[in-house]
Parts: sequence; structure tokens; C-alpha cells
Amino acid sequence: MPRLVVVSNRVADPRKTAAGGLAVALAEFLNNTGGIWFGWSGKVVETAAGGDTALHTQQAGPVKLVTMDLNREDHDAYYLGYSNGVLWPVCHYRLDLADFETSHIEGYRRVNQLFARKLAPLLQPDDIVWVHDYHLIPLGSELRALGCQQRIGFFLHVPLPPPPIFAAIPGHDWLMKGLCSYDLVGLQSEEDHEHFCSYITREAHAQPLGEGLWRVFNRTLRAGSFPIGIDVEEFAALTAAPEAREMHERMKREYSLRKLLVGVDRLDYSKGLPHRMRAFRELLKRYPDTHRSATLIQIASPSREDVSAYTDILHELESLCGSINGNYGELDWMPVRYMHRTVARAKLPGLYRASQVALVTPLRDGMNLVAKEFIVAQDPDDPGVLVLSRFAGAAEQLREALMVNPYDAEGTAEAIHIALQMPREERKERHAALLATCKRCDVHWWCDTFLQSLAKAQAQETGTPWLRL
Ligand code: ADQ
Repeated sequence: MPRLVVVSNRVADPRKTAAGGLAVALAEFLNNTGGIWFGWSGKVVETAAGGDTALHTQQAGPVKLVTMDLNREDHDAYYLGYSNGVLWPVCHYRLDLADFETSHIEGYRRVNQLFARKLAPLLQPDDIVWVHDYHLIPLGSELRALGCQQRIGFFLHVPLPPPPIFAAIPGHDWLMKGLCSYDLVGLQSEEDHEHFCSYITREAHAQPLGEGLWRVFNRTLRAGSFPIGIDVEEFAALTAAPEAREMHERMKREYSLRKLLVGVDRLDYSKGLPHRMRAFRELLKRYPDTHRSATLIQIASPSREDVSAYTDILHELESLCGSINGNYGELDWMPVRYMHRTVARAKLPGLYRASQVALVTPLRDGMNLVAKEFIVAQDPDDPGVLVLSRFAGAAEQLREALMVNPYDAEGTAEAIHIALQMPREERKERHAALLATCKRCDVHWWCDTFLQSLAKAQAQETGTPWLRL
């Protein structure tokens, strides 16, 4: 079995449960193949830009975790400037929030070259390399430039916007050429996949060869949608564990007279938190039967607080929550409980299970794993209802959720009201279908299908029989 080498901006120790489903699923392959997980250490050091920084190697069972430090200038340009200041907003359709400062792209390229220079000597000829996310789009072409001929696949965790939006990035053609140097490009949804196909057709005159294969820039590559899932078994076990059960019982006791709604997000403008608050305010305005009853618990974990767009959203959210509580609250009922913090992973399933409704209403999201976690944590005999944005990647799969347009406060309020009153039989039916999808397309299925497709992609290119992992 070929060795798997995973590359991502940050590296997680798969032995730690806090690492989450993705690390656990990758660990399965990394463990079986004695693989490497390579990425940034998270440390910023004061050395010259583009200069060499130390590599740190740590053995995690059979898996080698290899990380490197970044110097301040590289970190600021690659991570803050280009990845988070350009690619994150543009991939979430927010050209208005992108900062197209030209020096950032140079730093982004420099760090990708550094990653390639450090990684290349560690690779063996029949390794399979899997690169993750928007921080590392050019890594494949940088590895190719160093002569690496291994199978290299790429998965984009964020959405890929339509060509007219993507093409607003100065250097978009260079980025897309970089994407096309992989053997397999994986996207979260069919919609993202369509955007990729339409970009390479229009801008790079790519020729379709059928079955997801393309001839472009004088090479053959495969592209497809691979919707990421969660580790359903792990999350179900977490739901049954004492910490989650305790949390569930405490919340049930505390809110026995209320109907609980829950939102769990990173505090990010893509998650549509102010829009969600306005929809909740609309619910209270239009439906008096929700007064003294509907209580929204919104957890928003701190994220990228050094970026001004994030502090703006923090203030907007705090002011909306304050005004909703001020206008609608009673001595014994606070409509919104907002917490700007991260909830321990072990407690999350208890919170989900105690809630009648989950509000997963991003303005744009690659997938959104909270939607899937909420479904898995429910009691199948008396499940809660998922209110889901049509603009989350998850909407393509989770058809039985109540779908909303998060920009439409009235429509979203109406859907929340329907969710709060939905009869048990209908809730059970919808939940059973949603759970079946989460189970069928869990994170192990995602890893399997991606890696099998990557094996196929290379075999097509070289004309050798398809490799099975
Ligand atoms: P994220 O934008 O980080 O990831 P998401 O998929 O919603 O988003 O959540 C990731 C994890 O973080 C979930 O396991 C969730 O439980 C946890 N989490 C979020 N907020 C939390 C909080 N306040 N407290 C505790 N835990 C919290 C990116 C893309 C997504 C894509 C994932 C995976 O933006 O669209 O689904 O990668 O590909």
C-alpha cells in the first residue's frame, strides 16, 4: 500500500480526540501506511523572509508529524495577507472584503515554495500526496517544479466561486494553473465543481475527456465533488458519553419551560450571524406565541480577531443581541443567550440534543459540519429540526432540512416558526433521512472516495491499470 503524505496549513495530532473527525479519518490512512502529516508549526519566528526555518519532527504512533516555523514577514503575507485577506473573502463571494495588496501574493508564493523545498526531500517515489485547502493551492506546481512525480491530490474545503468572481483576484490565472497541476482536484459540492469546470473551459480552453477527466495546460487531471462528512460513530459515542449526557440533562432542566434554538459557529462573516439575529428578531415580532418560549443560544468561537472585518461583526452581533433582549426580554426570559467562546467538544452533542431547532444559516459555506453534528446528536424518537441555509455546501446533501435563504429575514423567521411547531412524526421522518445521509457519506467514505479517485487519476495519466488503495 503506498504511503500517504498529508499537507495542510496546520497539523493535528490524530491521537488527541480534540483533533476532530478529519484528523481521525486521515489518521486511519496515515497509520495504515506509516505516513507523514506536514504543515506549519503555528510558530512565528524572527528570521529573514524566505530564509530557512527549522523543521520539527514528532512521532505520533506510526505517523510522523513534520512542521516548520514561519518568519514574521512570510506569515503576515502568506497567512494573514493572502490566505485570509484575499482567498477567504473571495471564496466566500465577498470581493468587498478582500484586500488585494500586491506584496501578499509574493509572500504566499514564497511560503508555498518553502513548503515544497522542505517536503520534497521527505517524499518517496510511490507516495500519495494529499494537499488541503486554499493556503496551499500552488504547492502542487512547486513540487512538480522540483521534479516530484508522485500522485498529488488537492481538496478545497471552502467554496469555489463562479468564474467572474474568482477572476477578480489579481493572479487568478496563476492560481488556477496551480490547481491544474494536481492529479485530482476535489471540491465540496457539485456547484463548486461546476464553477471549476466552467472556469477551466472558458479561461483555459480545457477539453473534457469524460468521467471527470480534463485535458488542460498539456496535462490530464481529474476533478469532482467530494462532500466532506463527519465521523458519525465517533460523534455518536461522544453523544452517549457522560459529559454530553450531563450537559443534555442540565440544559433540559434549565430550559424545561422553553423551546431551545441553537447556533454554533466560528465568529466569521461567512456564517451570517447578524442575519440570523435579524431573522430571530423577525420571529419574535411576527409570532407572539414564541414570546417567553423561544430561546436562542448562540455560541460564536473567537476567530481571526486581528482582522477588522471580524471586530466589526463582533460589535454588530453584540448590539443586535442586546437590542433583542432589551426589546423582547422579560424578567424571567432572555430571548438570546450569546457567548463569544468555544464550547468543549465533549459538551457540544449535549447542547445539540437539548435543542429543538438548529440554525445553520451561513451566507456561504464550503460544507458546514455543525449541520451534520446536530443531526447525529439527536434522539431519533424525538429529534430536533435543522434549519439550513441554501448557501451551505451541506444543502446539496441534506435535502430534508428546512431550507432557507439567510438574506430573507421574513422567510427565515417563517421557517423557524414551522420548525418550532413541526409534529413529531414529520420530525422523525426528516431526521431518519438526514441521518441516513450522514452515515452513508461520513468522513471515512470521504477519505476513501477521494483517495481511490486519486489513485485512478494517476493511472489514467500513465496508462497503467487503476491502482486500488
Ligand atoms: P469551518 O468554517 O471551521 O471549516 P465548520 O464546518 O462549520 O467550519 O465547523 C468545523 C468544526 O468546528 C465543527 O466540528 C464544529 O463543531 C466546530 N465548532 C465551530 N464553532 C464552534 C464553537 N463555537 N465551539 C466549539 N466548536 C465549534 C471549513 C469550511 C467549512 C467545512 C470545513 C470542513 O469553512 O465549510 O465544512 O472546513 O471541510
